[in-house]
Amino acid sequence: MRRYNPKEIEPKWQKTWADQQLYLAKEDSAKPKKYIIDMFPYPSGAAMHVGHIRNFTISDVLSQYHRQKGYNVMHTMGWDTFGSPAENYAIKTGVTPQESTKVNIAKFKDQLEHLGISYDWSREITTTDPEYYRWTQWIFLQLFKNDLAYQKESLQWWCTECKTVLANEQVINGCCWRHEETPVIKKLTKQWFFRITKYADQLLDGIDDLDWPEKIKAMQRNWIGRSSGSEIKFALKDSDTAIKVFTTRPDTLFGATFLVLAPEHALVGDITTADQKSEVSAYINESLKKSDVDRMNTSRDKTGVFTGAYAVNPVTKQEIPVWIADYVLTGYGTGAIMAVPAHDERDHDFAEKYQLPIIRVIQNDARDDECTSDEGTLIHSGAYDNLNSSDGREKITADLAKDNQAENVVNYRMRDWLISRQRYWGAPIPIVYCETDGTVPVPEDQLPVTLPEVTNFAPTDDGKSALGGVDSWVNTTCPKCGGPAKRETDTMDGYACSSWYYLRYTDPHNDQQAWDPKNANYWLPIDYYCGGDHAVSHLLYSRFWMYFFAEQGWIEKSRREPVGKLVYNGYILAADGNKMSKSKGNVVNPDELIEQGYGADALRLFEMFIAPYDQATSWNTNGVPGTYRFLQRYWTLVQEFDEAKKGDQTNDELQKTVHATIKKVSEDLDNLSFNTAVASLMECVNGFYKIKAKDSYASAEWQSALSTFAQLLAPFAPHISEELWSQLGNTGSVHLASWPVHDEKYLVSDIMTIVVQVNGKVRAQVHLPIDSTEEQVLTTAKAEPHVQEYISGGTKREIYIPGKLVNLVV
Ligand code: ANZ
Ligand code: ZN
Repeated sequence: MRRYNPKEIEPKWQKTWADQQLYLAKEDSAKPKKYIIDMFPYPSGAAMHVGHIRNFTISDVLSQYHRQKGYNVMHTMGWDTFGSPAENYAIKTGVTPQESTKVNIAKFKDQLEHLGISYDWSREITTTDPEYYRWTQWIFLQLFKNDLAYQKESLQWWCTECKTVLANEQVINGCCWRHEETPVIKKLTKQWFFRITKYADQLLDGIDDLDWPEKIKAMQRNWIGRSSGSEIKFALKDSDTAIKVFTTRPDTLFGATFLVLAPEHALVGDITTADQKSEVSAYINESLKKSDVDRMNTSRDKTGVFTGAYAVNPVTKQEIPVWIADYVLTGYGTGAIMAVPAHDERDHDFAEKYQLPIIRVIQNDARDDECTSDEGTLIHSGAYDNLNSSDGREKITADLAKDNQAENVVNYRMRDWLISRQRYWGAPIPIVYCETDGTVPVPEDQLPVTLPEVTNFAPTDDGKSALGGVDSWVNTTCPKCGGPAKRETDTMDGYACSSWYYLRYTDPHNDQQAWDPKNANYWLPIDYYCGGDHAVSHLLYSRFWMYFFAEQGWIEKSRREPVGKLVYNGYILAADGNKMSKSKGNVVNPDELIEQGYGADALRLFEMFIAPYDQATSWNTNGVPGTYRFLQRYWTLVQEFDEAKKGDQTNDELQKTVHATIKKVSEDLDNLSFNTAVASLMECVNGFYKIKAKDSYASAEWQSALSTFAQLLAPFAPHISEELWSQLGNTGSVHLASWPVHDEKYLVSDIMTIVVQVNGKVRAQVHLPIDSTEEQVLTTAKAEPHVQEYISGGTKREIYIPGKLVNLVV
């Protein structure tokens, strides 16, 4: 009898599948399509651990399942390879990003291949391949042509060590994320932006119809952050200038007892009185060091400084002090607020700390001394008293609007997408600067603008990417006038490349176009998109580009939402409950488990069994040995069967077990309930053993039952299923075989329910085996205590309607 040895069968089948190109996806299929991919990975220096491969397993189970169900499945993989880790590694070690990227891809690919994942590798793409980023640059040019890519001077976080712009989330405790000792500064720099805000409304409205987890939809809505409110002007005392504030609650205007400006507000310098100057400028310096994330943290102690200036509340005509405080952000609304301490928590904290007046102007269920932002009825609001908040808001704004003192406005939290990076390892922005013609796009037929090979990867001293130091590359001719010109030395953020790669998969070798709309319209949208990251950034950027592509006619409008179902998986933590990390020494490497002899199948099964896919969970070292033993039990069943194969009797219990499992696994897979699907496969094998103990274990039915089981197991454990499918004498690959369909007939319950009446009145129900005799039914019915009460005097007649009803006449 052969022993279950994954080390023997797994490489064998991996090679066979590759040789047979089993998973090649074709556009010309008559079958309906399913496009199933993962968020493609960034191949880092460290190997993938068992947490990383959770989502690759999920998408593969879905791909295999749908392939068996008769779909034309495209399941592909690629590499998101631009980005600073490879560049930093190059700066440190001299190994070029080109080289390290190649090595890292090979390592990741090797890991995935050992898992037996059903990718169509002929569609593999790498974003740092010039044949790929050529089209990323082409898209940049289209955005530029349509006024959706532009340059703007703005204040950005800047790390003096990295010599590059940092995103908000890269500033930690006022320091650079990579240089924890180096405080960041704000620097005025010219950067490239994509005008995503133009699509804010459309992108927001589109969220409603997405088949995505609600929490991700909510995150996108928050990120876009549409907010309707009013801008109200507060005149400055003894001045012609007015300060405009943005508020969503004009109904609270009578309670506005002071104004607060962001420290960066343009008027701060003008209005600050001489005696407040030094305090104000010290405060500004301090707050410039804080990130918006810190500043928005509501639990933080509020700080601020009085400017010495007063403004006039336009309805109460009271003079109210003007302060600056860092909880008011410069990038949102007008960068100034009317503070209503009775109804806004932040203003309340501030007023209490600096002893500013608090006036309640909304009556609702809250206690009098409580700060409440709930709506209610207006009080202490003159002519507006007794209006509800909503009417009050409208009326106050409308009345002030007559004197041009207010207007309705809509604000968005979302900013335009900052795309330029002062880094070498990115797709060069295809722009040249000419003294005569200014900013000139590189003509499309001159793409790609390739990265020159360099030896020094560090940014230059004047804050340009290393490209700035390569004169032979920077100096070029102007495509318009032929005169001397200089290339843009900024490269694009990696998110540009990942915003369209799923389109390239549909047409990966096209050297005439980024993609053929015919192919893209066939495959899109992505039916299942698996990943556990980028809830906002990547998914929002992709949606923006697709909306633009749809406008241009490069994708059908009905397909402009790229992602159908978003399968957002939870993280796997180490057994100790911490994040897996090298430094903690708690990383579990899939290769080692496979090498130890458990095999990829047992690992994949456990990845699916460990918890519902969308929940975070801790690794369990007993898990893979457990799923291995389960596979071994199935293996043994087939081996023993094989040796005994003969005879031809039928077995209802076996049919019932098989069909119940088909039904359960199919339903579970449709509902993405992978862990319960695995559980029912395990139960099924237990059932097989029980039946086997009673049965001669030698019939065509067993052959079929064990083969059906191979089909059900195939998406989870592709190698052993293929091996046993073949050992059981089936031809072709189990992965292209059909998905079994259950037959209800085997599942009908074999217990019947009989209603028991006395003189036509229902008195009880009894449950008996379907094949019970009339005598057995009547005896059971009469034995019911509830029935006995009524028949103590004996019965006159006893009527039995088989399978349904007993009527006792007394
Ligand atoms: C007065 C008021 C009374 C406010 C009240 C709220 C409640 P959303 O919904 O996020 O748009 N605000 C306006 N601009 C701000 C800025 N640049 N930095 C910090 N806070 C700012 O929030 C709008 C509300 O946030 C505005 O309405 C304003 O406070 C504040 F009972 O005005 B409100
Ligand atoms: Zn020119």
